[in-house]
Amino acid sequence: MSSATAIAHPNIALVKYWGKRDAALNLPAVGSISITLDTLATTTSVQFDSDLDRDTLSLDGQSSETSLGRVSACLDLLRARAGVDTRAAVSTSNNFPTGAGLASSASGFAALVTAADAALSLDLPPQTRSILARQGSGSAARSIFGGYVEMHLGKASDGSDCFAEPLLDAPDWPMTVTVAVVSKTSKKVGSTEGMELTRHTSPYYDAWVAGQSADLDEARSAIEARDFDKLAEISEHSCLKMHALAAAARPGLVYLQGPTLEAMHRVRALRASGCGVFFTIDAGPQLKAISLPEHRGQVTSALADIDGVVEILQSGLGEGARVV
Ligand code: 2P0
Repeated sequence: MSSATAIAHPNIALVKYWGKRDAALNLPAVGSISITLDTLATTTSVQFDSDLDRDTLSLDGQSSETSLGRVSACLDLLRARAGVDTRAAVSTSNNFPTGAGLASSASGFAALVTAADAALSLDLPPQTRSILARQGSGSAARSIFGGYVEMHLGKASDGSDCFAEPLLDAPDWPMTVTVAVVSKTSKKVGSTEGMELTRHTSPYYDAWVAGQSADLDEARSAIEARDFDKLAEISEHSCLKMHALAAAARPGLVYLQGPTLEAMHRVRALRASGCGVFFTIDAGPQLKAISLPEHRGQVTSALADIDGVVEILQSGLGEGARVV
């Protein structure tokens, strides 16, 4: 038996990933830029055990068959590298709601790959773990690293150059992420399915793909220059563009709910009054307000009293996936 436990954090994309160029290898159609959180975390233990005749998965203390296929497929990639066939017992827990647009698949697959790598004594470099995590879930490639992270689109058809890389460490430009939780139930249309529907039916898809490189350049230079206003503008643009694109699919995907829209207006009103804050929203109704740490109090009070906001979560920026 060999086992290891790893911790990884969700990340929030500022320049969004939405769409795949190869669904089998899970290659994105666009690059992306994200920030890795600290207080929200997934902890995953992987125990390879020759007595097991199949992989098992426990998610937040309950046996989970629905996610087992994707987890097993990801473990197969690591088993192939180690030259073993041993099955594993995987136990994973999140300290935040699973499957509700809080990037649990990102932290989940980053933690899984990092724990399995250690349990099999592979000692793979972070870039390789990022490639393996990407095959589990595109956004997971970014959670291998901390701080500000860029996911490269890559050119190779086998995905060998499609991995994430750090842009800036968390302490080099501290930020607070305040999550206004609107719903804790899992979304009806998952990201994987939503992206494929958008790719095949949204009339705006080609324009989205064509515009991404300029958005990435703008966000990267805003991060390098620590230019908050510029990062705010490009991040909200990318978020709204992603939601418009998905809403134009057939049938249209509407992830925003009433309280999410109210929160968007409040964030913009705060920014207009001089507060350093902007919003981003993923494939779910939660709004994430990114602010300079000194404005976290104002942001919390503006979001907490919205009807329909059921919880406020707060996080700074954190480290990449690591063995504990
Ligand atoms: C992102 N999202 O960049 C975008 C924005 C959601 C909205 O990456 O199919 O769970 O597993 O590669 O990584 C969520 O998509 O999708 C996501 P798969 P994933 O964060």
